[in-house]
Amino acid sequence: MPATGLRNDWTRKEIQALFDLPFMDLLHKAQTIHRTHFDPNKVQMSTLLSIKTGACPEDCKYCPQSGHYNTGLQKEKLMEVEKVVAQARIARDRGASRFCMGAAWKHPSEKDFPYVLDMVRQVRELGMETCMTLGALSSEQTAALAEAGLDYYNHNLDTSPEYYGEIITTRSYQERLETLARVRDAGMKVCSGGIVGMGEKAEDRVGLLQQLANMPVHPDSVPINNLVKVKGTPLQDVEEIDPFDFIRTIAVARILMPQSYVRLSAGRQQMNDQTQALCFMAGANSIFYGDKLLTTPLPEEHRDIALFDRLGLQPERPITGDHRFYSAV
Ligand code: SAM
Ligand code: DTB
Ligand code: SF4
Repeated sequence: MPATGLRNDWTRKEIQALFDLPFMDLLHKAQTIHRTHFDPNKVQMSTLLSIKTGACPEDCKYCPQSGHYNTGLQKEKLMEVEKVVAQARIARDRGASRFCMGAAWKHPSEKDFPYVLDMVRQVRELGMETCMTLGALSSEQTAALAEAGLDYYNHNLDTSPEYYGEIITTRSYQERLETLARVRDAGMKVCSGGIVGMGEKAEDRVGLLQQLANMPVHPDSVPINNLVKVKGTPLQDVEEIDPFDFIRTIAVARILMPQSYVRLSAGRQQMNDQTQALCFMAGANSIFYGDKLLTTPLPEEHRDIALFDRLGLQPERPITGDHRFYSAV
């Protein structure tokens, strides 16, 4: 075990044994670990913005933005820097501590990259943490993003190495791991997680969490997405995951990566308040907050605020004054 006390040598058998615990035992264990590292009543909030939408060359079967499927999504070219900064300011005033900018690219092009760097610099000047998810990156690109002040880079492994080929054929697992290593080596924080509810087996959820937990350094942020089923994608009719298995996945992520932020990510709109509360109990301490994820809706902010009030949860960055009662812009 390294000096930090954090492990990165988890076996699948050990991880499976955690999943197999009685639900109450698993939640108790996860919550106990959670409390030793975090304030259990604080939740970090990030707001997402799609800075370039649709027509993506990759064929990720879950994704409404892939150019391979017809999901009726309006495609848009790279947003102007000022418009991005204006959205970030709104998100900051509504209580988000981090602004995550996502682009439907295989990787950023030379032409677009300078604008992306400008977005990082200007959003940072607002006093927010910055995150981007732009696809694969070269070492030159990770160095430039770090230099511009990017705090986090999101790049998900999505599923187990075994199931990956059923979901994506145009980019490899290995390439994903290599981009993550470049991000880490450039000194930025890593945000990496996956999606469940894609028709995977229980073993694939074990395999995904093993890959994340056994990285040389645990990702600082681990988004656990519940598939948002979008009409026109090959996964539009896939069978949903049992909500208790979703909560178990959060709990096991918390136990394996005790100091990482575990984000209750996509899928909250389709979840009831009780399921979300159990996810927080299981150790989730971060959410996406705002009008939208990238292209699909989030719960309305007043529903999130009402839930936080009912549970006595607080955002890491307090929401002030009128923003508790804002109406959509
Ligand atoms: N194109 C870049 C990439 O794939 O790395 C960045 C944007 S991509 C939309 C970011 C992540 O969103 C994906 O890795 C995937 O995990 C998640 N995602 C996309 N569509 C989703 C869906 N329908 N439900 C849940 N998560 C989804
Ligand atoms: C992550 O893990 N989930 C977010 C963010 N990182 C980029 C994206 C979810 C996208 C859900 C489908 C959509 O809204 O397009
Ligand atoms: Fe493109 Fe990212 Fe969607 Fe895959 S997940 S199709 S890479 S936008």
